[in-house]
Amino acid sequence: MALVILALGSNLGDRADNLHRARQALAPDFELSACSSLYETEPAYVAEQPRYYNQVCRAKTSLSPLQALRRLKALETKLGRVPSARFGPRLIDLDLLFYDDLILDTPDLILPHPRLLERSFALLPLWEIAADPVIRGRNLKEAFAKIGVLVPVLHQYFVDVLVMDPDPAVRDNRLRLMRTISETCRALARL
Ligand code: PH2
Ligand code: MG
Ligand code: MG
Repeated sequence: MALVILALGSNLGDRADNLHRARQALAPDFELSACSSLYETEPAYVAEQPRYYNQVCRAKTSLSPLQALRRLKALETKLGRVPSARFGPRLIDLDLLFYDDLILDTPDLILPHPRLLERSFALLPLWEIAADPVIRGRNLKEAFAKIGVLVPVLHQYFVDVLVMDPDPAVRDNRLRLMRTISETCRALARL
């Protein structure tokens, strides 16, 4: 069995329900052992689209890396995702961040996920559940330790949907803070 780290995202329809259905659909091929909170995040790369809900899960699988990738793509379709623009809105996105500590660079699959370090929307939930993942010889533990300085703030302000505030002003404040934290993550990624 391999240990994999999966990133889940959704910015269309009922985002929380999409993530919930995705977690259910992942079993039995991916035996989930830990999932982060849900984070509401500002869209990266393409600004003109709805905010995302993001989550990172740890799982065990007996699938090979390529099988796992194909299974994730098949599940996206099964859950209702239709083809769309790169980095554009999507009902569900299931990405493979890590497969054990495998480092792989093939046309079909790059591991660890090549854009992880620039994605606070994945790094922060990953931080919540990580067990010392190493990315391309760069130990994320140090980056996480730095992000960890912010953790009391994160827990207070991060938009966990379970405690989401109905007041738009409060939410905007949180999103402003999220931007600050995103900047910090990007700076860490450049280290
Ligand atoms: N996924 C994208 C593009 N932009 N932004 C956020 N915040 N979260 C995502 O999951 C995301 C994104 C395409 O996969
Ligand atoms: Mg993605
Ligand atoms: Mg994807």
